[in-house]
Amino acid sequence: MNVPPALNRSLKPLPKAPVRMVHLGLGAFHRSHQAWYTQHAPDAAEWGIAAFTGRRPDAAEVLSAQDCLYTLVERSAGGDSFEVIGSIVEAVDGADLTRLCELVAAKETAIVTLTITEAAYGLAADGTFDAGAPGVAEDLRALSAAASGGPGVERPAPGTPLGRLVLALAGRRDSGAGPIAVVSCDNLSANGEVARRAVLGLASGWGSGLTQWIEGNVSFVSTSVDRITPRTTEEDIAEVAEQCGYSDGSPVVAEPFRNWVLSGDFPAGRPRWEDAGAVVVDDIEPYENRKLWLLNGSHSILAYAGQLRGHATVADALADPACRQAVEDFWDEAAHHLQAAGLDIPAYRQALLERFGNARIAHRLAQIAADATTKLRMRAVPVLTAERASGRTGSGAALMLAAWIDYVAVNGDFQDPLASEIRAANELEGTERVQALLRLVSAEIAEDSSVVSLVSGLCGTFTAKSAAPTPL
Ligand code: CS2
Repeated sequence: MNVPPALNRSLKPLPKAPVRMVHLGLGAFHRSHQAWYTQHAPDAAEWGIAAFTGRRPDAAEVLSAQDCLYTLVERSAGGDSFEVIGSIVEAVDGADLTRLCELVAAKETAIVTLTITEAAYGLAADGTFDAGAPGVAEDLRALSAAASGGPGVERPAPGTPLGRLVLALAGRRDSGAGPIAVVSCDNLSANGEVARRAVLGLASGWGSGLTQWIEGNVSFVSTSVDRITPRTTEEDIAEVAEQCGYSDGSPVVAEPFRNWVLSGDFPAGRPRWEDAGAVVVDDIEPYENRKLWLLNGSHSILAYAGQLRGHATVADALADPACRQAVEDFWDEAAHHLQAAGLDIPAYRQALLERFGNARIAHRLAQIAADATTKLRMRAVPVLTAERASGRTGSGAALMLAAWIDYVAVNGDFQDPLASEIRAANELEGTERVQALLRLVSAEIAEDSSVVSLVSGLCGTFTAKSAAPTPL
């Protein structure tokens, strides 16, 4: 059997741009989205990305072994197309703080982008910075030790991505390299503001000098990001070897659709992403809400309702009339609060049905189901609250919460920053259990007894044998 040659820059001679961007969270989504936009910007030759992993070094090792090149498999309903992406020029273990500090302190570095997951911003249920969130207290201590440490004192090692970023920003301040932009690309409403609060919260461990410098020199850009990127499988790796004639240990599969809306300042410049299709706006909120509620919200409904009904992928769940009806009902509610000019909700909904229905993209519901307490806060609660403020029940949004509550009753194997709190709440019964679980998502809705009884009444809607729920 012929072994195909390994992918590298002599096989695919893509230019290697100088590092001007640092990315935290080297995963499939960064590679299908920001790295794609950067490669397709007309000034790509000036903008290389140094991407750092999160918890494990693996992704950096695999990518470094192939000169940071990888194949983007664009998977449409009709077939696959392949493109080698070369905009990442350095892939680094996230624990390598020396290299992170060196790069963030460099004058040439203009931007730090983030895909660190919603849960990594250390948000409390009321949306404020939570000094008690996992890893945050340790990082505050590490940063405080770093601030007071002179020569000979062992360097601290913050472990959270934002703790690491704060350490690196302190280095930038000391180097005099000047202002920089931090660009959150995680699915959070007002993600720039959330990043700002989280970075300032952690920087308070260092001291007021650093927080003041950050306030004056770091621009927090908000973005809405979109490209469905399922986890790469062994079959995908084999397919690339067969179709492309080289071996790639780390290809990325994504749908053809992509969207990036940005709002904020780039004091040290940025690639011309708008020439690659990104949209720069003054007011990002309507776009963010459209994406977070319609796409991510319905994803969460499908993740919990779909798995309860025995489905494994988004396309399978959407084909089930019970799940489809729940999605449409939720979309009707969300649409009441998406009235800004130019949003074209009917076309957006139609496009989502086509995107979700692309059965060649095996987007696993189990992947979407993770980190529910953080995700539902952005996806269900704002629509529920807005509907109730308008005098309606919000039952479509409430059904998303009920489906999650049923899901954690039967699936002990979930990932969530509040997993132990969920397990404790699961020990309770009936309405008390529902209220305790809702409290982990939003204290406010958990205190509203009519919401608790609405959600309790909707529990049990999705069982393997249930019929399509009747519209409420
Ligand atoms: C999904 C998102 O896993 C999830 O929570 O809803 O990753 C979704 O696929 C992306 O936001 C699409 O752009």
